[in-house]
Amino acid sequence: MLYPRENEIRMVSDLSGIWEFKLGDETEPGVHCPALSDMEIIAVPASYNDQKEERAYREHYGWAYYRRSIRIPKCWQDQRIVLRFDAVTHQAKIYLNGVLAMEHKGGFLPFELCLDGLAAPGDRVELVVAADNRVNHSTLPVGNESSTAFFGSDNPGVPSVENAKRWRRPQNLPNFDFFNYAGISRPVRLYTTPKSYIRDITLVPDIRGTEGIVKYKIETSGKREEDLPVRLTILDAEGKTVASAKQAEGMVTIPDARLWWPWPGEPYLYTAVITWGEDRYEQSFGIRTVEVKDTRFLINGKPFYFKGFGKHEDSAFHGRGLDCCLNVKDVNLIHWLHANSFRTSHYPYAEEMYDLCDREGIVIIDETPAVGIASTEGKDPYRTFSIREHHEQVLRDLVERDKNHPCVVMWSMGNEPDTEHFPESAYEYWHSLYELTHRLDPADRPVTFVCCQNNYEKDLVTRTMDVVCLNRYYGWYNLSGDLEAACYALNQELDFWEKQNKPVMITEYGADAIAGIHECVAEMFSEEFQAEFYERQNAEFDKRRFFIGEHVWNFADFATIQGCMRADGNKKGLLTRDRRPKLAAHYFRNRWTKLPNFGYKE
Ligand code: E8X
Repeated sequence: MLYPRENEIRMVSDLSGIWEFKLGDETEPGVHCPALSDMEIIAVPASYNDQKEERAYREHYGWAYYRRSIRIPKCWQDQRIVLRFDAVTHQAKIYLNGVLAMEHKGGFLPFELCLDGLAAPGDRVELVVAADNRVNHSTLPVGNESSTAFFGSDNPGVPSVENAKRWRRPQNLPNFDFFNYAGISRPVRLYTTPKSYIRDITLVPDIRGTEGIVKYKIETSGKREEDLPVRLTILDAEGKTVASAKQAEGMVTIPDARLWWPWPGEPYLYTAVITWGEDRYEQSFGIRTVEVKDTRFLINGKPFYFKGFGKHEDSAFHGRGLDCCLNVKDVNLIHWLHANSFRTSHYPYAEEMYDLCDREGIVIIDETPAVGIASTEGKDPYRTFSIREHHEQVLRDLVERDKNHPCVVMWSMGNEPDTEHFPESAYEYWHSLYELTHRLDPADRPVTFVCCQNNYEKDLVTRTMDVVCLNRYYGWYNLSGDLEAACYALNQELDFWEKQNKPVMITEYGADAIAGIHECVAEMFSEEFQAEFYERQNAEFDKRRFFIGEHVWNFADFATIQGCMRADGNKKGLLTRDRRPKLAAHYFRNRWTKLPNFGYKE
C-alpha cells in the first residue's frame, strides 16, 4: 500500500489534532454507531491510555470511540478520495454518518477506505472510529483469555487464588512485556488520486559490476492499463535523470550506480518517478543487495555485523503514538551510539520511521506483532488457537507496505513463540510461514523469527531460519547475578550453534538497571552491573566467527503492565525512557565506535 504523498497531482489532508472521545465497554458496535454523548477530548495520533489521570483510561478493556467531523474540500471534484488510517490498535470499525463503512483487524498496519459513493466534495461527514484494545488467542500480539466465569458473582466457589482470579473484573492479560497501549496511534489522512490511479509500485534493486539494476512493476487501477502510457524515470539525489522506461513492468539499468550503505557509509537514495495517465507518484529507493551466505550476512556483498537494539514505540503521554520528534531524537541517538541497526520489536513501526532509516542509513529487522504465541494449560498453541490466517494476512500486509525500503534487510515473523513443547507442530507452523514470506517478498530478503531462551536441542525451528536469532538472559532471568556462570552457559550454547553452520546473532540480552543506582561491587539493577553484564558477554561473542550481531535489549526503558517483576516498567534500556544515557550506553558507544560495520569477523 502506497504511503500518502502529496505532489502536484495528489492532495493530502492530515486529520491529526483534537478529536472527541468516549470509552465504551465490551459490547461490540454493530452496523449502526451507538449514540455517543458527553464526549471528552483526546489527541490524535496517540494512545489514549496516558492522556487522562484515570484508571479507566489506563486499564480500559474493550471498545473506545473517537469522533470528529470532516469536510471534503470542494476543489477535490473529480478526484478519487481515500480515507487512510496508518494504525488503529488493535481492531477498528469505521463509521461514516453513523453507518459502518469498514472494519480492520490488527493494530500496527495501515488500512484505507475509498470514499466513492460514501462522500462527495463539499460534504460534511461525521467520522467515528471505534477501537477495541482486547488481546486474546486470536489476536497478534496474543493475550490470555480474561475469564468472566464468576465475574460479579457473590459465590466465587472454594476460597483460592485461582478462584479469585476468575472472579476479578474482565481485563487484558497480555502475553507480552510491553504496555498494551491502544487507540488511533498513527495519523489519519484524507488523500486524493485521479480516478484512474497508480495502485502499487515494486522496485527490486540488484548490482551488476558498476551498474545498478532495478526490476520494477507498476500496478494501476481504473482505465485499462494499455490505454495509458506508463512512464518511469529514475532520478539521482541531485534530480538528474539516470534511467527511464515506458512499460508497466521491466528492468532499468543505472550506470555507475551509487549504493545504499549503512551509516557511517553513504545511504544513497534514488527516486523513481512514475506517471500514468493523470497520476504521478514518487518512490525513493536504494540500490543494495542482501544475502545470507554460509555463516555470513552480506550487504552489497560484504559481511555485515549488526550493532544495535530491540526498540519500542513508547514515550511519555503519547504511549505508542507517532512522535516524529522522538523518532528524530532516536535516530540521532543511534548515530551517537555508533549503532547501525535495530529490530522493530515487537510490531511494525510507523512508516515515517522507515523513511528516516532509509535516509539515515540505519538497518532494520522488520518484525510482525506475533508475540506471545505460547501453550496454555499444556495445550499445543498451534493446534488449539486459530491464529494462522491472521498471521498470514499480517505478513502479506507488512511485506507489501515495506518492500521498497532499503533499510529493511530481514523479516522477523515473530518473537519468542513456543517451539520447545510441541516441536513438530511449531516446525510445521513456522515453516509454512517462512516459505510464504519468501514467496511474498519480491526482493526475497532473508526470513527469520526470534527465539526465546529454551531447550535449543529440542527446538527444530530456530536452526532452520536464514539467520538464527537468539534472545538470551544468562545472568539475569537465570543464573541471576552470576556472570561467571552466565558466560559458561552461554559458551555451552554457542558451541551448539557453531555446529549448525548458520549465521547467529543475539536479538535480545540485557539486565534491568535503575538509572542512578551505582555500586562499587556491581549487583543486579545497578548501572555497573548492566555494563559489566554486556562487557563480559560481548567478550565471548567476539571469539565466535559465525556470530554476526549484537542487539541489546532494550534501546530505552519502556512501559509495561504492572507486576512484581517490573518497577515502573522494564528498565533494560541503555537509555532511560526520557533518553538519558546510563553507564552501559557509554560503554557501547565506546565499543561500537571501534567495531566496523563490515568485515568485523573476517
Ligand atoms: C524482558 C524481555 C521482554 O521485554 C521482551 O519483550 C521479550 C523478554 C525476555 C524473555 N523478551 O523480559 O525483558 C525472558 C526469557 C526468560 C529466560
